[in-house]
Amino acid sequence: MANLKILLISPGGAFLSRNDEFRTYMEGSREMKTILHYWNGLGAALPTVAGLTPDRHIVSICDENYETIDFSAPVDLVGLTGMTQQAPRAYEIADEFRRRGVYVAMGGIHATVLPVEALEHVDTVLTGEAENTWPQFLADFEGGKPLHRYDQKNYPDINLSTIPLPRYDLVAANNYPVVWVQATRGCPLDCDFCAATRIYGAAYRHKDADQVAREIVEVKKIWKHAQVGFADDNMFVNKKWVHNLLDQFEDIPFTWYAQSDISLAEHPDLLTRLHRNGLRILFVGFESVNHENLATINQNQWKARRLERYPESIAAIQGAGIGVYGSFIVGMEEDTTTVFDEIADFSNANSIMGTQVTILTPFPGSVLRNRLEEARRIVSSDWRLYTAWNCVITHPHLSAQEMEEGLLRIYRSVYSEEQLRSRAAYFKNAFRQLVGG
Ligand code: B12
Repeated sequence: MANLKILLISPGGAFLSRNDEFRTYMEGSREMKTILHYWNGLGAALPTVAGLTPDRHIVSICDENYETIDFSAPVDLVGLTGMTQQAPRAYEIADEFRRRGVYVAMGGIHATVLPVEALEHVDTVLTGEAENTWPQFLADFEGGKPLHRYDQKNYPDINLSTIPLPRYDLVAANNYPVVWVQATRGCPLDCDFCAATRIYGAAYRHKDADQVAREIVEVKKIWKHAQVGFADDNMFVNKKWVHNLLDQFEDIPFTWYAQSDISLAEHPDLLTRLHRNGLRILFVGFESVNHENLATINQNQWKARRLERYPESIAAIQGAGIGVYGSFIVGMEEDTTTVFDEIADFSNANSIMGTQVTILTPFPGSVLRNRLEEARRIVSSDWRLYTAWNCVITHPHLSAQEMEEGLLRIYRSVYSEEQLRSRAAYFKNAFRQLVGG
């Protein structure tokens, strides 16, 4: 059989907001520049897909945020990935390669939720996880009979412990500050604004602990100084597995970031162990500090029930030496003009290490989008605006301009010199207690 030349591409992303003042602030503030530098990198998708490709083929990866695409490269097949905001660029790339006679396939979150749209630009769409569909597609492609659609739903469930090592070596030349590694798939919460369940289904699964450790060793071999970010939506759901994972991490000196729900705060011994084994920043989706807003996110009120305990939970996590990076959304139903100060005050009062605030965005595939579509509240489906820094909806109490400017007010407050100083003092004290105790 032929050796195919395959080029996998992550299209460039529109990172920021359309608001000039916001962009100027982001690009001008030292603190924000540092955050944006770390809020970067290549997701684990393309290294994973490359790892699933039979060895006889020649695969390369181009991350357009770091490299220029060579449209005249002699390739047989192009594979695209992309979040929603990358989709318009993905389609431009696809159109250009197809004009030159190259076959184009696309997978990832956007193509999964909108396969019909993607098929207007690409030859084949692979929806959901790639472990079954990509090898099948390649076999059909070699056989000269590729289908237009491959859907994981038509294949057996994927066992994460059998996934080959992702090919991080293919992007070794890029100087990433953070390298994303995936250990688990799925999230039990299924919040209405998040479409991740469309890719992974509801079942929560994980790779074997030693398999994750092998990936970390590989990553650290390639990028000695890069931080490891876990690409998992909710990493610490299965506590027994987490302890096995930490056993493996004992021998690997590295620091890492992860994302979890706030209930991790209820496990002090685990927090201590996580810090000992390198966890330094925990990304937590608080979403809102308004009870009514939180009540609309999960049918079982999961987040609403925890609001009162948010401050003590933050203190427990940060007291264990793990900085909380809190994520908040403005533009939820109950928000009024006071929401910006409420979020800034909450973040400042609790000395949250980092704060991310985004605007409620109806990503395709989410329950939220269906709800807002029915209410005719979506004003733009220009996917380039779907960075979560732009307002693309109408709101009962807030205008788009108010939201975009309010976002900036929050950032200016939580990253002001005064707050940075106060937080530095808080962490100095917390670490002193940690070392002393
Ligand atoms: C790491 C990550 C990032 C990183 C790196 C992003 C990047 N450039 O790739 C950073 C921090 C930069 C980031 C930023 C943003 N992110 Co982000 N991010 C993630 C996260 C947590 C993990 C992605 C990952 O590595 N997954 C591991 C890989 C292995 O899984 P996978 O991507 O699903 O790939 C599998 C399949 O989808 C499929 N597949 C994927 N691509 C392809 C391609 C082919 C050819 C094939 C065959 C198959 C295939 O095969 C893979 C294996 O089965 C996801 C959440 C998630 N659960 O995926 C959010 C997620 C992708 N991010 C999201 C968003 C919204 C953003 C932002 C736009 C907003 C924001 N402010 O946070 C920014 C934009 C920044 C930018 N410039 O691009 C949303 C996307 C929603 C959407 N429809 O667009 C997600 C899904 C989070 C969520 N729960 O809603 N992100």
